[in-house]
Amino acid sequence: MQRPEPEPQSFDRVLSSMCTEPHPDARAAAERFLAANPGDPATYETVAALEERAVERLATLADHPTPSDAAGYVTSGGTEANVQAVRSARNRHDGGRDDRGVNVVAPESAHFSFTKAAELLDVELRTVPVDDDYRADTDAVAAAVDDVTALVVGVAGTTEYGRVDPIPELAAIAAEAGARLHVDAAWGGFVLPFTDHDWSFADAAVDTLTIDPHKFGQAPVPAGGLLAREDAALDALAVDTPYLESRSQATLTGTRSGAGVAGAVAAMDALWPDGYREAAERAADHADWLAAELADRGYDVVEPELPLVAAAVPESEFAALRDAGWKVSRTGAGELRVVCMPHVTRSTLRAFLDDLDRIRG
Ligand code: 0PR
Repeated sequence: MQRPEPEPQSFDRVLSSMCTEPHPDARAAAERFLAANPGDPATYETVAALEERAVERLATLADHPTPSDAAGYVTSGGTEANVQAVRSARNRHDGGRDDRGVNVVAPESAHFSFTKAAELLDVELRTVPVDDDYRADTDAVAAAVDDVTALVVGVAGTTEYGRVDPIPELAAIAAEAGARLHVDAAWGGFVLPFTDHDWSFADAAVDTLTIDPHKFGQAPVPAGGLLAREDAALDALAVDTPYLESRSQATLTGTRSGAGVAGAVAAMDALWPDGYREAAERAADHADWLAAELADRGYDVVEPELPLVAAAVPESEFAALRDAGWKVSRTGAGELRVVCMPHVTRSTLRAFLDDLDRIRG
């Protein structure tokens, strides 16, 4: 007897994810490249060419001065991009080659992928406090760096509160210490081009940057992005590949998803810039509206900066929302988090508030 195919979960009640419904063109492109391996560019030439286009597109979003010269590749996600940024900075720092070891300085708001990076790469991760508005405290960062700091991390769109760190100030601190600067715009990167925030290659001396098509880019999973201002950052990651026609490989994984690469290109071709601008503006409106509605109900709301709303909702109400089928999550401090991804509509948010009102009685 044939088993029924499991249906993929609908996005209807998903309010806490950073993934979203892929654009139809991206879905179709991904399917065409399911068996192609960008890890072997001499064999899979079409997908290799698509990956160059993906990097150029991402570099355009991130305001690289010459997008066609940007280095980078389509990673499996933000985690791989962040791990590789740490690895590149470590390999390029003198202290990474002698026995002093190096450190990475990051705000405590940085994603947990930096903890994985530090553990894998045997570097010290120095996390420093954030300020009252959840942004990296630049005094604390300046106090934490020293002559074996290989990398300073700034987050442009934090996972918990959607905050943008003061990237130009962090870049100045990094430069002073002889360290490199990495910007984690894994989630924020497809929204930030339509805001006034300083976060990109044009805004500061950014060395490497994470920007994930499979988050706000509306590309299928897996498609993350690592970008570098110069080739040297990727060269520092390259290992020899003796029996492949291509001579070296800078990626972390070997065989990679051709679907991820093709899907990312198709999404960006379809949506950059107008589609992404509309999505970003809609999401910002939804976040502002939801924040105001929650504040009206007496909740303490963290004012949204990017389309992510955090509010102090009691544990019992949170649990009842989960029981009602809402996929919501909490910040480390326990606030309810709603990420206004492109699949989140006003009517979804109204239904959510209706349920919340019913729960409150
Ligand atoms: N950097 C930032 C700022 C992130 O928010 C995330 C993931 C990463 C890096 C790591 O990216 P990957 O997960 O692609 O490796 N932020 C979300 C989180 O950890 C990821 C996520 C996505 C969680 C979808 C749940 C979900 O349904 O919360």
